[in-house]
Amino acid sequence: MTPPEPCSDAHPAWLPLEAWRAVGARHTVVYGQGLLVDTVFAEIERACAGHGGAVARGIGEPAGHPAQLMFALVKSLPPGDDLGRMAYAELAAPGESLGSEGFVVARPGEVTVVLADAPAGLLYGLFEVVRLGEAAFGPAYPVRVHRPALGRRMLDHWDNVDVHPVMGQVERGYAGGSIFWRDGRPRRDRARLRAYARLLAACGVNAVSVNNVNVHATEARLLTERLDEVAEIADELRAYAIRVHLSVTFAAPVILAGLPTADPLDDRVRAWWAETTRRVYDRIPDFGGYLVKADSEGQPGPFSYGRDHADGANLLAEALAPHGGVVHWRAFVYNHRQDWRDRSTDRARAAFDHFAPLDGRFLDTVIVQVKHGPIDFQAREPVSPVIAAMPGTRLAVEFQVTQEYTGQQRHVCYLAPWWSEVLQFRPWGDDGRSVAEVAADLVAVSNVGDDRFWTGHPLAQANLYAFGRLAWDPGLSPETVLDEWIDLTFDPASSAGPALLRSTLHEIMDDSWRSYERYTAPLGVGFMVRPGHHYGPDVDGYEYTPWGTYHFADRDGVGVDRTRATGTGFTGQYPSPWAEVYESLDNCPDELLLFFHHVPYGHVLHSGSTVIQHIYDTHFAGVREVEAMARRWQRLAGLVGDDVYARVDELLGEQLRCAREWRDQVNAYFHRKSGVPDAHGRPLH
Ligand code: GCV
Repeated sequence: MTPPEPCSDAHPAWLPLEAWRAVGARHTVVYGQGLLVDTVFAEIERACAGHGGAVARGIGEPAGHPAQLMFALVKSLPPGDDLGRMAYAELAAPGESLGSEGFVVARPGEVTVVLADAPAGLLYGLFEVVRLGEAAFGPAYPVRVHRPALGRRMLDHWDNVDVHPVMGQVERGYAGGSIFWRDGRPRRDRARLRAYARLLAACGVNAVSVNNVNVHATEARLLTERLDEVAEIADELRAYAIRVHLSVTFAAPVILAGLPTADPLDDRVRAWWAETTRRVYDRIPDFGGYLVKADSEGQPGPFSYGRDHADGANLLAEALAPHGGVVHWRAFVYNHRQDWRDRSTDRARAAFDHFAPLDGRFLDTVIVQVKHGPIDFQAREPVSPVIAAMPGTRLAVEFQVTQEYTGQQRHVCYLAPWWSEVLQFRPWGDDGRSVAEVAADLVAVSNVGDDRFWTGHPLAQANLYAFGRLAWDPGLSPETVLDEWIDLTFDPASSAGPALLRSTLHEIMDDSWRSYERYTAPLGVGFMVRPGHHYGPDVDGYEYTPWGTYHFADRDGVGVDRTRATGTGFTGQYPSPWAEVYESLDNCPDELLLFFHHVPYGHVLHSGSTVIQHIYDTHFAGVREVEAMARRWQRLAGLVGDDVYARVDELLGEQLRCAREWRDQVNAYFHRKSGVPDAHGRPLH
């Protein structure tokens, strides 16, 4: 079975034909059977058609030539295959399992060998060889073992079936419509789905939840009468080892079956979920499971029946468990109808307050999915204390690749440095485990739409790629991941100026998240965006709303007192040493100061600057950095495709306009509040 050609109208992203040159020019042999081995074979066949190599299946030399590249499932290695056996024997502990996704790459002599125990390993091994390019075929090298650090590397789509009157086809989507649905109907664009699946597999993603966690009336029916639409998506993604998950509404038994209740302890409700789930697996045997947002921002949940989140999650886990599925139950639960006058309620505390007491009560097929920060994907937040608070629960950490609060794919904002900081963070201090070691799964909200570049901003593709790669190996440096993405996407080998291309993209992207942080909300205080759509500045936009996101600026100072001593007590949700570090005005890191403390404008930071002067300086600096990005991009005219050049150039214009607006609104606001002039006499308006 040959997969359909990738769609012609979509940008090839990190898998253009040029990226396959080293593989496609070789003579390759593939040993093994099954759907994913077929995919490996078909991919190599396509690469060979473009680059002049040849590929054979099983025993035999490709087109009469000795093989230069070999892929084999260990159990399919023919008895006489010395190379495969040599590579296998070189494993640190031969016989040690590579797992369901691991693989080894070795070059014991003139042949590059990829071995895996399971077919998915061969697929990931293929993409590793693509990444290595010619380096895979250089001097002999010993076995390199690759296994993913996180078992499930998942993208959550917030796609709607119907166009939502406020949120549109994709909630918080900045790349056009959905690749799955348009105006209430499935799109059935098989080629586009296949192209998506191979891009995801090439960076290591192995699960996709297809619809919005805010499940509206039409979308609720994907679980039952519209299940075929989910199955059709699963059929396309399966060939690339991607399992499909579905967001469901907790009220489904009431909405879909007319039961009088959705109470998780009611036998009729349990029977309905068990039967409904059985039908799902009849139709989609490798279905991944359910994703649930319950008792959050208006979504229904167990609270209506006097039950808690463990009761709710376990109900669905019981239904899924016999079929091997899991439930991702989101911890994003808080009071979104808060009275802004009430300074004792702290949204940052909410997830911990709801979930930490439930630790140990969740079945082991429940995965509690925690946003990486305590509030909501701001450009700077501390790591959520929930991650350290539930040792008896499987956790997924959730990132947001879609740039809701980080420039909405109109701004260059390479997020890998931010995610890397989070993944490396050690909640129990230097001797404890890191976030990456605590998490069972890494999940992110997708930034993909039906835009020709997939992600609206062509450089936002790097975020999608980086998410997958960091989920596979959280130890990779963001710069290395960016190099991989550059090499695959722009093929420095065929560019007139590969060094200039590489260095310019690094100059533009490496620090772009910090630049974004500089020209937006200062020192971790967050949420100074326009309410509703969340783009552009509005310093007081959320200050007197029910959403629980306040900065408390007055004429004397700014910031949220979350200390135990005088504030909301949030710092006490962290284990030592962070509870003490964040509590202390002296030790709290500058970049989080206003998240944890309310301070006077004259407070002196570790950097030596006062808070007010820091606000002015960083906002001027952030805009200068965007000006530099725009100038640097102009060097790349002719070095990247004209379409990519033009799109990025146009968007940089918008980024610069918006950054200036941020600078001027934030600086003017704090100047007017504080009355403190800029030490350098710059205009503050
Ligand atoms: C899907 C934020 C976003 C919402 C989103 C929510 C969530 O509040 O603005 O659009 O809803 O997060 O993560 O559930």
